[in-house]
Amino acid sequence: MQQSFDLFFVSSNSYKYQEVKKILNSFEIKLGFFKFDLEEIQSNSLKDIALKKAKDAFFKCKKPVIIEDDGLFINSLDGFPGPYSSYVFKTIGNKGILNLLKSNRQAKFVSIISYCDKKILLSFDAKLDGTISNSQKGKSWGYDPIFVPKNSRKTFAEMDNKNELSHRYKALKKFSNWYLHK
Ligand code: ITT
Repeated sequence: MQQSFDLFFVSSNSYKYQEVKKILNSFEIKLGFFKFDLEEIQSNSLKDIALKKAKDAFFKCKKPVIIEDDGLFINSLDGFPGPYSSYVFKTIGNKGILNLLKSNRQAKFVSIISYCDKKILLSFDAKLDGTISNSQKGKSWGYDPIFVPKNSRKTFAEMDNKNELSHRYKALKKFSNWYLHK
């Protein structure tokens, strides 16, 4: 039997979908998935990148969609890799980031969730402060093995409750609040 979905998440990253699906399920929103590599414009603004990705996703799927754009901003590197987080992960990766850092290890993860349908284009953002660990800890995807959220001693990769406090959770909570009352 075909399942019916309220809306679709469009991304090239299945790990992101798994987390977004779980979080939205907890708000009783059923989420489908279109696995696409969306075009990303070059910009210093995550929000501009996200809005463009959402328009592109809606154009491709012709259904209400959400997309997410994330960035890891490291204080001592003036916010690098920020909007270039995806490229930096694919090139120098976690090892490369660790090699760049000395004593100041403050950082933040930012998530922008953008929604697009025939009439509406909107974004919801959230940030989570934290630090970059001294070495990779735990097995998971992306920057999870090096990001330690504020008030925790564990990296995202070592935690079992990441989805209850992450940058993604915070942005999706704002989105759900709007979506369920629109
Ligand atoms: P899209 O197709 O959805 O754009 P992406 O993996 O390129 O997928 P982003 O540009 O939003 O996603 O993410 C920037 C980078 O940050 C990318 O390398 C992700 O793997 C990483 N990232 C995002 N959220 C993360 C999280 O919760 N934990 C670890 N790494 C994360």
